[in-house]
Amino acid sequence: HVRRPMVAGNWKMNGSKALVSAMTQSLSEVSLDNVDVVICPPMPLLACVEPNKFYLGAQNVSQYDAGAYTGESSTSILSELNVRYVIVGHSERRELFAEDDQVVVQKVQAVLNAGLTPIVCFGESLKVREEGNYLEFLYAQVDAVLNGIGAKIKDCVLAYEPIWAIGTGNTASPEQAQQVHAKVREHIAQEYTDIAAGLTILYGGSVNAANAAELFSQQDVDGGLVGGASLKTDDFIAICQAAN
Ligand code: G2H
Repeated sequence: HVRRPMVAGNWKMNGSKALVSAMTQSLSEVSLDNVDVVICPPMPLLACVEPNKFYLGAQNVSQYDAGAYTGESSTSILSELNVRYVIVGHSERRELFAEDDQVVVQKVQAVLNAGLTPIVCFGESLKVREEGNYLEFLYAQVDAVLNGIGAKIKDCVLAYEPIWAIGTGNTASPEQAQQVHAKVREHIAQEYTDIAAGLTILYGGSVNAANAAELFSQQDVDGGLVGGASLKTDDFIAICQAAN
């Protein structure tokens, strides 16, 4: 691997204090020296995680610094809780909470300004994929971020998450994932050649213990953003080991 692999577990609105303890314990018992492991539990649980052998990530953040924004959490509060990564632009945020490219860019900027690393998600729906123009669609999502932050893209992690593969059990095939990762890297390289080669691009969408190794063996797939399978300690560790 030219790039250091990463596996990030996105618990979504699942998990518990008990799972925090179990996952921390299980991760402490294995050696994963060649992969960066990130755990992204729900916001309130961040406060009871002591990251040890893994990094802590948040699933969302406010684009605003502070103030009268009921229900929101800022980058500075996340930093105080030892958060290092923030997932931005997940399709569930885009679809269910109406976050458009503009909001995604504002959040990416807020995260970068705080010295944290955004894990920026992009991905096409089944409709877009079937219409055949999905690469153009994905380039537009990536370009929205590039237009907002320019060369600071080097401080981001990207995550390709085809919506048709999320939580459906329909993983993208290793070839489908590799095609998009390579094309997106190439696209970014048109303007940022050196940065593109070093950029971590994760795959997300029904990654599990059985399919992880083959996905991660693809040249441009640098690890995974894992939802459902990140809630089971054994499965999650097997996925981390597949990237190690
Ligand atoms: C995609 C992924 C994690 P799952 O959303 O971000 O979830 O692995 O359950 O498809």
